[in-house]
Amino acid sequence: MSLIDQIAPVKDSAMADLEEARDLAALDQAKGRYLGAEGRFTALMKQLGALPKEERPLAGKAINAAKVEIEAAVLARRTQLELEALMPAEPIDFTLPGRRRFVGRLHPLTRVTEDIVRCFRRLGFAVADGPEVEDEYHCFDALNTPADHPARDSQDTFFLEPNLGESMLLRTHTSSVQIRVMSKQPPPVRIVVPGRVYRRDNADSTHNPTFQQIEGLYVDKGVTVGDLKGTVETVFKELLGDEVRLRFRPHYFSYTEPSFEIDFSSSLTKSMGKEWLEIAGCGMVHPSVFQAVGYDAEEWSGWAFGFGIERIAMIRYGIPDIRLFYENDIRFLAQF
Ligand code: 2NM
Repeated sequence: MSLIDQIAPVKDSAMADLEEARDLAALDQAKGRYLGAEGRFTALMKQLGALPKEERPLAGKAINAAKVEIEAAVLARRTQLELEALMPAEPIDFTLPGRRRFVGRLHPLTRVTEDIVRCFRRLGFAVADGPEVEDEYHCFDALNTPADHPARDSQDTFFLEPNLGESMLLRTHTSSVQIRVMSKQPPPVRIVVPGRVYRRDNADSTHNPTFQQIEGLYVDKGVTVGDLKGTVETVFKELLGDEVRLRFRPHYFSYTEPSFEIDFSSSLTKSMGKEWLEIAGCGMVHPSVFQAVGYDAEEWSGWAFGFGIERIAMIRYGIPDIRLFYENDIRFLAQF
């Protein structure tokens, strides 16, 4: 076989051997078998000198080209084996414990308020809102609260510095919003008013100088105490469980007549060691209130109620102290 014809088979064999080398030592050995002093390719180069002079340039070029290819293949395989040597035998799990985002949540009072509001919206009530800084007219006069009533005393109410002769105050209940709504729109009215109110109480486990209320108002033709009881019962069963029982006790509010206090009883009150707990006030809107907002008390009747959000939240979640709602201690808030 001529020298030229031997080049390709030797080169192919070299390429195959290089590819088969599993590590760097095996690669060096394979390289030696072809390009070493005793190698098969070196042997071909040695035969070059024995060729007739005119055949040498062509054969020399072919051998050199093949040698360059083999050397390039050695280098490529070496790089590949070096990389493989760096790879771990077993896959390594690089997963770090995730960086947890601190996600906020709703304040328990916001949650309870939203639950109550959702319940009333389903019954067809709209949500109304109004100012926390009020005047005496909307907070007291229009609500049939006499000038000498203790609630109007500066012992009980936060008054602001008089401005242009009118003394403003921090609203003591959200009923002032009901007055504003009725003064602006004709009946029928179906609203609930959640919001912050203020009273000059010293803070203790059941009192705080600011707290949240939700009040409701329903005015239409022929509205009765029966509607009031049915509505309040539906809402409380939804809020505090189906086994809730309610009791309406006669009471006095200047803005309703008759007026009632609502007690409720359930497994929650029993676990607090009580059969009945006072939870809300309500009544039929007083004719003087209708007169103040320009409604004809002969044509329209209505009921109203009010309750403290904190009290409901305390019963629902078993919270012993109202001040916890206002301390903004993350250890408390994170539990809801
Ligand atoms: C209560 C209890 C009873 C009440 C009355 C009114 C208004 F504006 F219609 F006269 N709003 N809210 C009311 C009635 C509030 O809270 C214990």
